[in-house]
Formats: sequence, C-alpha cells, structure tokens
Amino acid sequence: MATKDIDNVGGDTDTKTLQRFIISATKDIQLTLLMTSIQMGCKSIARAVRKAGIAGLYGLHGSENVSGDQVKKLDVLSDEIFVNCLKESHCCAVLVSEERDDPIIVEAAKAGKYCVAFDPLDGSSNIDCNVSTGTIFAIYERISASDQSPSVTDILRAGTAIVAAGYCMYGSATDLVLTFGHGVHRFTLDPTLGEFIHTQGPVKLPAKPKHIYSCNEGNYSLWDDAMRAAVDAFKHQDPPYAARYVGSMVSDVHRTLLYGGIFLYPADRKSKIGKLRVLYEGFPMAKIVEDAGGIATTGLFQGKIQRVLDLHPSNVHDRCPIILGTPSDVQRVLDVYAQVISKAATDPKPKELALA
Ligand code: AHM
Ligand code: MG
Repeated sequence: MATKDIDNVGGDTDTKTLQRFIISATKDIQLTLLMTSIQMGCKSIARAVRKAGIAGLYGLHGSENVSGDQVKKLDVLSDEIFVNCLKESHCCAVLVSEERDDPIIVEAAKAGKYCVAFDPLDGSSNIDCNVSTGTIFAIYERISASDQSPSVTDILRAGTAIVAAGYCMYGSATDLVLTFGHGVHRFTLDPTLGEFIHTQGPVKLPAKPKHIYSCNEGNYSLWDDAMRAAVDAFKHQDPPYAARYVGSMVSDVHRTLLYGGIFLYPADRKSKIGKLRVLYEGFPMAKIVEDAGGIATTGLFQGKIQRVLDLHPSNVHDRCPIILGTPSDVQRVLDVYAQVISKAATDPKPKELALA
C-alpha cells in the first residue's frame, strides 16, 4: 500500500471497532445484536445532541417525568431513539426508561431474552447550555421462560445480576464505556468513520489518583453530619482536594474513572433516599466502577452501609444515595459513617444520623 493511501485511512489498516470488540467479547448472538442496537442508539443521540441548537431542539417539552423533572425536547427524542433501537433489535423483553412511568413489555413477535434499563439522556439540566450529557444502560438476561409473558420482575433484580453495563458521554468527543463483567473498555466515536474505536482498556482506576471530590455542595446544609464531616475532611487536608462537579453523572463518573477521586450524591433532607435512580444510574455506574477496581456504596442507607450492586429495587424508578470512586477515598467516607454508627450505639440521641 502506498504511503499516501495509508495516510487516507489515518494509518490504520486494522481498526479495532466496538463492533469487533463485541463480537469477540460475547459468543451470544442476541447480546451481540443488542449491543449493536445500543451503539446505534448512542450514535443517533450523539447526532441529535450535536445538532440540537440548529434543529431547534433546546428547551422544554412541556411535561414532567415520573421523578417530577421538567422533560426537555432532547429527553423525549433520545428516549424514542433508544426504545425504537431496542425494540427493533428483537433481543429485548422488558425495557425501563427514565422517561417512562411504566416498563415497556415488548410484544411477543419482537421479544428476545434481554432486559434493558436506561437513562436515554442523563444530565438534562446541562442540555440547553451545551455541557456534557450522556446515556446510561444496564442489561439483564430475563428470568421468565421464553414461552411465558415477560414482566417487571425480569428486571427488578439486584445489580449483581447485570450482564453488561455502560454509558455514552456526549462531550468534546463521544466516548462509550462498556463492561461485560470482565474489564471496562473505552471507545471513542470517529466521526469520519461513524464507528466507535477502542481507545483504552481494560480501564482501571488510577493507582495514583488525582485528589478530587465531586458533589453538589449546595446541598451541604441538607446533608447529615457524617456526610458534612467527610466532605470537610477532603477540603481541609493539606493540600486540599480539588472540587469538580459537572452536574451530569456520566461526566462526573467518567472523570472519576479516568483521573480517580470520589463522586458523591448522598441522601439529604429534601430526598432521604437520594436523587439518583437505582436501575439506570446507580447500578450501571456501580458495575463499571467496581469492574475498574473501585468501590460503589450507598453509605448509610436504610440503617446500614450497603454495596450499591446488592440493592434489590422494588420499583423501576427507585432511588438510592451513591458514593463511588477510588477505594481509599470511598473508604474514608465509610470510616466516618462507622464512627457515627458506633457513637450512635452509645448515644441516646444520635443527632449525627438525623436528616430531619
Ligand atoms: P436527570 O436524570 O434528570 O438528568 O438527573 C440526574 C442528574 C445526574 O446526571 C447528576 O449527577 C445529578 O442529576 C445532578 O443533580 P443536581 O442538579 O441536584 O446536582
Ligand atoms: Mg438521569
């Protein structure tokens, strides 16, 4: 091949696409087709996000979702893109979207053996000012027999049952991060090829992490004493941790994965069960962070410290507190909770635990 021809294809004659990775990572044809549909959905949403300003897609749709959030036009569009991609893959039985009150039970003629929970466009508050947003997804294998009608119980399961999880970040580049449970891999969309190309993996949280804490500190006065003490400790050590908070979970987790540090969205007096949703925010991010060598915990939640992936949601839009990232940083928060719990055992009025 002439040098000029090699230059035309960017010097790469052996392109490591996401498609190729999926084919070699799973011998399951339905999972391969499903992941192909998911990457197509992410590319379509990436295109919509990039063209939103020009296409008049900024602004409110005029409705509220089940969590009471104002729904944006791009939220609705992204949801439709993802639902259509997944239904038409013929690989799905049950779909749960942040944007829909009820789960979608896929009609028998198009049903397959997987269930997907997803947030089609996470970080809605950042859409209209062109700050990074993302799509988050978790895939389960259905437990109902193929000749039975699938139901919500196929997907209302612990995070430990997840087959694959990932997110796609619409940032300065479009990055898709994925785990099948044996290593986290990062792919970047090459806009000239229209394909995701393997750019990093297996991704591991850095052994020498940056000292970063990431939370909405505007809620400080609403947190419990333990959370305040934990965040104060990051700020007041010498040298202090840097504060970084985009307000899009995908971006904040992506940075935590690549640079290290800690991301926290704790419970507070406004929402005693936290803000982030278990099935399509907490679980997939916890799966990715754990597979990359990190910790994902709820902190003190429902009276005990819990691993996020061990939760058993009762409803598709359940929420939980999330604390995740570099093990040593997360452990520091857990140590504060351990002190509070042991003090509470001897203190007749354990105000540290009170959010009221
Ligand atoms: P959304 O699904 O409505 O976009 O809400 C989830 C987002 C997360 O991306 C982010 O971590 C969090 O909400 C930010 O919340 P806040 O604005 O309270 O800091
Ligand atoms: Mg969300």
